[in-house]
Amino acid sequence: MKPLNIGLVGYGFMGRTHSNAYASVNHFFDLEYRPVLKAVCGRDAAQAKTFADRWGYESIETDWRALIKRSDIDAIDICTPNNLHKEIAIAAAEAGKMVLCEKPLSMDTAEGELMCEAVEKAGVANTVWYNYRRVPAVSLAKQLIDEGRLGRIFHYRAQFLQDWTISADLPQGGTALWRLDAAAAGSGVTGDLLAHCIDTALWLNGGMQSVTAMTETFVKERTHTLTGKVEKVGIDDACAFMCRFDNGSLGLFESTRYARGHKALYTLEINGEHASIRWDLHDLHRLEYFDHRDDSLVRGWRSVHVTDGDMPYMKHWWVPGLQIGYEHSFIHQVADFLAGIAAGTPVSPTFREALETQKVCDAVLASGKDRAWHEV
Ligand code: SOE
Repeated sequence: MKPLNIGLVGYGFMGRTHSNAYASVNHFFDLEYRPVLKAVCGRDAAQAKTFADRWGYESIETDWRALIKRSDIDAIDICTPNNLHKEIAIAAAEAGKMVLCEKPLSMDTAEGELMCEAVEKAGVANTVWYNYRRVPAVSLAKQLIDEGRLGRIFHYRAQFLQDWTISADLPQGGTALWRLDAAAAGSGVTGDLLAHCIDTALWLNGGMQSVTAMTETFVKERTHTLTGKVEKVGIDDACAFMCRFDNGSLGLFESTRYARGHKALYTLEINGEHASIRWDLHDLHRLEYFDHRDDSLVRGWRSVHVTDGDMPYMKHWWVPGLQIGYEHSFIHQVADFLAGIAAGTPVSPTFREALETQKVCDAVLASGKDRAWHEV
């Protein structure tokens, strides 16, 4: 097997999901490449060392520029807050490194465009970690839609509900809480949660034409960890939007971090002329399917347990009936990335494909401000 030397930037939640994927992938997938955990980079040397020891990284760096300069690194994996994606990705591409970037691609479309230009000019493999596409049930939904089983699509509905920022005592900034700081995150639930829903929607249902949105910031001021002062909150705590897709269907999206009782409830439903599908992250190994062409006496919603070997990705795992979970979506993304570089084919979503999500996010946020319809 050929080694692919990974340099990971950032050791938070996503640093863990990606490291787990690199460590596991060759146990389950037959691939030409094997990720080698060469270096992890973070500002705090002690924490980087602890992370490196736990996950098996050979070395640490405390400056991402030093990591990028290293000749023993093939691919840079960006797991930092969003405001660092652009600079790191462009520098990595210019140094000839492959780039894997955590979602969302960028703070906005303008930044994302520069990132696309950089990886395309350098001709380096690139991908954005929109992991939910690779949950087998979601991949199966894609297969059923592409086979035409749903027929003409009328409606696309998605929600991503959480409840972890309701307390006004939470500061903005700091570990994980950078998601509450507009300067680090770019936006709130739109870029963090709806971006997932939008990416899946563009993949399953095609491009969006226009959007109109409603956003709200429920807690207007929070202490900032950098200044220690109470400062205005610049992120959207909740966002709902309607859209028109290129295929004529109508979309309805909602996301919030103020839905008490919901931790990470990502649900989607698609209604077509012949059939509908429904998926729920809290029950991620199942795909609900209703087909109007069924015999009327037994017609109803089927709950398909997505564990059989002929279903997407499942032949690599256990035996039929035994399900997999959240972390496997990242393993699938690494497997597809490694297969892509072996074959010399792009791995979806590329930066250019993920830029489409960025364009929708920008239009949604603009509409949240002026309450008008915006073209994407
Ligand atoms: C936020 O809580 C978060 O961790 C997102 O940043 C992830 O992208 C999402 O998958 C789960 O929720």
